[in-house]
Amino acid sequence: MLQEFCNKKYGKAICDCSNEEIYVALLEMTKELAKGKESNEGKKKVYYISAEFLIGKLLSNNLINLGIFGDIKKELEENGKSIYDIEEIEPEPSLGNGGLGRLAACFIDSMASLGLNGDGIGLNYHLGLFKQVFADRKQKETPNPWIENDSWLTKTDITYDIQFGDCTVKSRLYDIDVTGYENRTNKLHLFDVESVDETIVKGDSINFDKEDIAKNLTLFLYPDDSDDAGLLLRIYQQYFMVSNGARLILAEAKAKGSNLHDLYDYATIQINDTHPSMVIPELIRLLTAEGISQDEAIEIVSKTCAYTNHTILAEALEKWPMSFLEKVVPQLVPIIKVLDEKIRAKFDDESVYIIDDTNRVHMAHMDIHYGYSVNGVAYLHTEILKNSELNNFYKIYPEKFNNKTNGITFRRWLLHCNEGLAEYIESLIGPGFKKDATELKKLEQFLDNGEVLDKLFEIKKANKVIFKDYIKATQNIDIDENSIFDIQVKRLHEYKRQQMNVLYVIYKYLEIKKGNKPTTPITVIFGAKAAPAYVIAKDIIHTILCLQEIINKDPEVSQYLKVVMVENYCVSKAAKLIPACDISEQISLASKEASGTGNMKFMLNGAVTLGTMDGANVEIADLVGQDNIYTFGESSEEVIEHYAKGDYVSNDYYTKDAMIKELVDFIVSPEMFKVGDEEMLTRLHKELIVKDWFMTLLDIKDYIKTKEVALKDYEDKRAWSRKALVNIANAGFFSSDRTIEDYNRDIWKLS
Ligand code: 26V
Repeated sequence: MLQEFCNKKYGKAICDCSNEEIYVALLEMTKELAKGKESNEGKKKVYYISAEFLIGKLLSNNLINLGIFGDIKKELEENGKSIYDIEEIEPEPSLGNGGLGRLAACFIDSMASLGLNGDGIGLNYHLGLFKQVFADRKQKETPNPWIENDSWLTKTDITYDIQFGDCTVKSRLYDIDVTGYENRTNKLHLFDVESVDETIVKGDSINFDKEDIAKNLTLFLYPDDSDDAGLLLRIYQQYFMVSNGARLILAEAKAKGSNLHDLYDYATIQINDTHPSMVIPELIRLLTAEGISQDEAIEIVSKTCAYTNHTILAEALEKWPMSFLEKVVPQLVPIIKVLDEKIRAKFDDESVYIIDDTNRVHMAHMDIHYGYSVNGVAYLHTEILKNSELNNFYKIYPEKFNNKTNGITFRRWLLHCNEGLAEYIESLIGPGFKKDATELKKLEQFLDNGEVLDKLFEIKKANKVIFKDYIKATQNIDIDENSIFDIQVKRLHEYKRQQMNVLYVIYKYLEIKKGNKPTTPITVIFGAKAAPAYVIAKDIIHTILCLQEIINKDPEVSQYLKVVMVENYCVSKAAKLIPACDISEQISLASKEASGTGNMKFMLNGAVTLGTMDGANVEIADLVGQDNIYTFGESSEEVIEHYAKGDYVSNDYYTKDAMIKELVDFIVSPEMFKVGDEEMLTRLHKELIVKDWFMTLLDIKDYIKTKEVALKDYEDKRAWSRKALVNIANAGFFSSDRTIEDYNRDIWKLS
């Protein structure tokens, strides 16, 4: 099949083509095959609108979904080529920060795979979030260009003039095919500005003129928001996304026969966190421009939009100063004021107003009042929204609130990233699990089958060897495939408590120095990007890199303990790490992690979770049972109570417990100062003692104790493998196909 394409394109045999040529041929071939599966059936379409789509590399995923991965792999092998070498050529877009963006990518995969009429709408950031490099043991942000002459983007002839308060820009729509698994092809619509100019980026940095909107608008995702210019740019980006999206939605509805009074019969819009919330006033504006009365426009939009909340962190809930909106989107300001007035006329409770007494616009409040559904992303998260964070809204609109526990696409996070495991599962229970993930449950019949358990252990080890070779080749770090791989990969944030894992590493280092050596060596692996302006997060990365230097170079310790900080953690690195993991670190402060989705990926690949009862960990614990997960730490209720009473004082834990003091003080020890930056290390040390907003010292002892139990349990290989198998067998619930079926049944109601 590929040979024909190479003949046509290059007049050459596959074996005579370069890997780059083969990549381009495969790209074109895939696009052509995907085209054959496009379909516009169905009157109603769901538009999943999101500032982030962390799609990752697409080649292999598309080949799998089109059902030709195996054939192409074989054809390449017959010609002395490897699909894995070709994969390396594809640049990875970094169009997301973490879970929220990756979830959007899994969702559009599942929508297409279930044959649902649903497209994504977002922005075509040319330089992505950023590429992380380490220099002097610190994070440095550099641009991540990913758009080449030949890419997955298809230029369309759709353009709009988008008007801001102080300028007008011309947009252009680019589409990426979203291939469903043995099903239809949907679209990811990414809008760009025609006048974008990459040359305004200064050198190998992410610095640029934040005020030159026509040139910078789609350069980066979430540019530094530590100053007003950065915040304003975010509002420009958000409006650009929703104004384009709204026009596309209206045009498509009209083309299918809508008179716009019935828009909700043609379109439903899922607002992914508050970044796209301005779609509500923008649609109202566009509908009134079409001659519909404002009151009716508000009604129509309220039946069209649904909102998903992805965080309870107050600082992450967007509240834009009215003065910023007046500058960027003056046309929306009167509409937002009307929306607020209607709420004020109905309710006395000021906490549910859209505009607060400091003249800031609460985007989530607008979504809740003027959307028809509000959902959280895991059982516990939705309960916290209903009972505490958004309780005042829940009392008004109990019927709007619902839970949709997150999920992941098993095509990427099992079939593609762990071929060895997927093939073995198929040999045990047949191929049905690929379409119906709940069939994984059939694996439970092998729980006491020694041969199966040993084989699972072998597959894990093979994946560890692959990662070992990879990290040697990319970062020149030597690790041992016979060690326990303990992995924490996710955005860097204090609530996720990478700093607690850091304290564990210090604990283990000091223990080994004291002569208490582990039976099986341990490799603690981190991967995380920190927001460029998040100072403490960058201090934590620096601390990890210092520990990596000290520990890995200490011959007394390094045979028992290694530390790895993976550079530029991204989707393709996740795909190498997750299949190699033994212990999955999910240690957020209870009540703070809305769901987590990495926890699901690790479970599916046979890692055992070490975690707090937070987010979807609660559901994982329910599914696998206490014998097959390691939980620790205070509960979400206890934590919420500490916040309410304000009774957590980290300094008390530090001064009253000699062990805690020893671990924390190591951060500012002479050993650390020898390799690290005194200012950064001292700042983190102080933060832990004086602030510790996310209660690291509250849970550290229980964490260490529980981790030690897990490490000891690993010594019984069969028993450990059994735990891994229970995890795999119960992961079916976390397929994003299930999540999307739930969204469709309860919210979108597409036929
Ligand atoms: C964003 C930011 C951006 C600026 C720095 C501080 C900060 C803190 C939190 C956030 C959260 C943004 C929303 C988000 O990414 N939520 C994640 O959504 C995932 C998918 O639902 C979920 O699995 C994660 O638990 C949740 O954190």
